[in-house]
Amino acid sequence: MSKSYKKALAVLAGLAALPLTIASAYGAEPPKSAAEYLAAAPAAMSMSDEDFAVAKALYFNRCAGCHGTTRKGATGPNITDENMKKKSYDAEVVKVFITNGTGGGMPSFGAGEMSEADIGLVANFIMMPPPAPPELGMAEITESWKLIIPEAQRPKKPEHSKNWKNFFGIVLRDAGKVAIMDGDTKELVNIVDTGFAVHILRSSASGRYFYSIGRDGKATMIDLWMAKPDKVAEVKTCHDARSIDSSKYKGKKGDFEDKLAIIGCYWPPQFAILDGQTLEPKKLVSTRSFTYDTNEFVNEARVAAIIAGHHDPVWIANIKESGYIWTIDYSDLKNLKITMAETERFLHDGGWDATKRYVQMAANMRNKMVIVDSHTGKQIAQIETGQKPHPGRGANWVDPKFGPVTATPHLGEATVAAWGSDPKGHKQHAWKVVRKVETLGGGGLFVKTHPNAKHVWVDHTLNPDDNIKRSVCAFEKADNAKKKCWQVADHGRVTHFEYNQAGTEVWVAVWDQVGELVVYDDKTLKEIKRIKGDWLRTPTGHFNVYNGMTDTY
Ligand code: DHE
Repeated sequence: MSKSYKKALAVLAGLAALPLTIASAYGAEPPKSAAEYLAAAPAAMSMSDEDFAVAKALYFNRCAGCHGTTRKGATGPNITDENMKKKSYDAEVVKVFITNGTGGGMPSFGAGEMSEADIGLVANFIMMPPPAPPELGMAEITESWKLIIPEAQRPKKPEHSKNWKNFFGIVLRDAGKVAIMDGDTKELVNIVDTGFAVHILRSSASGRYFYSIGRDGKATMIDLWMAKPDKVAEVKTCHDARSIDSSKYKGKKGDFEDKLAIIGCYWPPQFAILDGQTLEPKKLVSTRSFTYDTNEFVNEARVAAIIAGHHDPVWIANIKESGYIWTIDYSDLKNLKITMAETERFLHDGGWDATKRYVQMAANMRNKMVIVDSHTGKQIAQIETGQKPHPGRGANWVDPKFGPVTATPHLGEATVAAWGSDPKGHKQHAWKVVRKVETLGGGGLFVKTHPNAKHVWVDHTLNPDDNIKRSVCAFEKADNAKKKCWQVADHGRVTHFEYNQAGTEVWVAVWDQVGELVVYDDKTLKEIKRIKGDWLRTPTGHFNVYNGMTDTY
């Protein structure tokens, strides 16, 4: 293909951006239809307008998170059409990968998640040049902002007598809703419409508000003091997003608590700072930048995990493809200060150590956890933990021999690795893997514990084996060899853990169309309750208010 032809294709791809049925996924209707883009593609790449739209929506929903919107790779490898051709792959080979998955953590989409026809469409789509997704600027973001209940009209104190700090927010992923549940009674409090494929919820510093973020970049703010907790504001700052957090630094006079929020975008590559009480957009910052090591320009430098400082007015944000961790000082938005620490590429998720001074993030394609000191914004260590660490927020506990440790499970191997995370009290073990606990298999996404808990819990959500993906393991903090693994359900995938406020009960989600939430006693590992209901569609992440506002994990 000549250079000029490629260029022409890219321009047409840009124009044709995102048509038909997937307006919901990428946002605004493109100026021209996909027909023009397809007309310019070589005959071998031909696809009907409708198929192209379906394939693009499927790619966005299933593949873009790991491989990138422009397919240059991150958690998953580079799958640009050019790279596929370089490897002599054709659509048939791509189909095999999509159907069966890989040992490295890619799910087997052929095992009931996608039809053969859909897999064929995505395989063909991947062999075509990627269409350029549209930008999203301040004017459109402001237009999307809805202040449903202004601050003055909100309750001055809780309008119910429930223990709202022990509420749970449950992501009902495919329903685009969030269920609010009472952690004391385990009753449903309300179901709130949020946005397409909600990814996570984070609590405000006071705990009064839940902020949710959907894959479509729509943020929703839920007020838990209302008689029936409901949304009070929403805004869409990205076409594709995974992270949101609030300002948690108290300051001298509580200056920053609940005052600001931040959304990290996958596309366009940017973050947005919002008013924490109203979600009014205040500032946009592009994260398009250069890789830390080779200084190559990365157009798709996405914002992955964000965590909020408790000791300083900062957010810490992973810039996935560039390998930088940005410490964003929000104390002066007019003169925003960002410290850019060189760490490692393909940053994904992570969280605090127990003292909330050290930021511990996975560079999962490089098999490492990287450690940044939030007081200085500088990287202080890198730890090789195993194949593709995926900690979620991670888990902190005190090991009887090594002192305070933090742990991660792995996508690519059957272990939980724990490293020393107390450089002051236990210098000799700091930032070294001190324990490895075997699990049932790879595909582990989340590990969790609580300061009051006896156990540490780990899942196997993306394991290709039906029994393993539905099983969890719990091992004792005091003696990791004391471990129990069992199957939670005979359907779906089992994912994510959250403790109640007291740290005595653990909630686990069974993720499919007939979802369940299973609550266990942490001490005895006995099942306390199995929550079911028509409304419980595709539960994934579940978040306790108190643990969220205090970053207890
Ligand atoms: Fe997540 C956290 C990105 C797939 C459920 N997920 C995160 C974070 C990122 C991320 C960057 C950290 C946010 C933060 O802390 O600010 N997730 C991605 C992806 O790119 C990926 C791999 C593919 C995609 O297309 O989205 C992906 N994630 C999944 C899932 O398949 C899960 C299991 C279900 C779903 O909703 O799609 C899932 N991700 C979660 C959950 C958390 C999360 C529950 C929060 C963990 C916590 O305890 O804080």
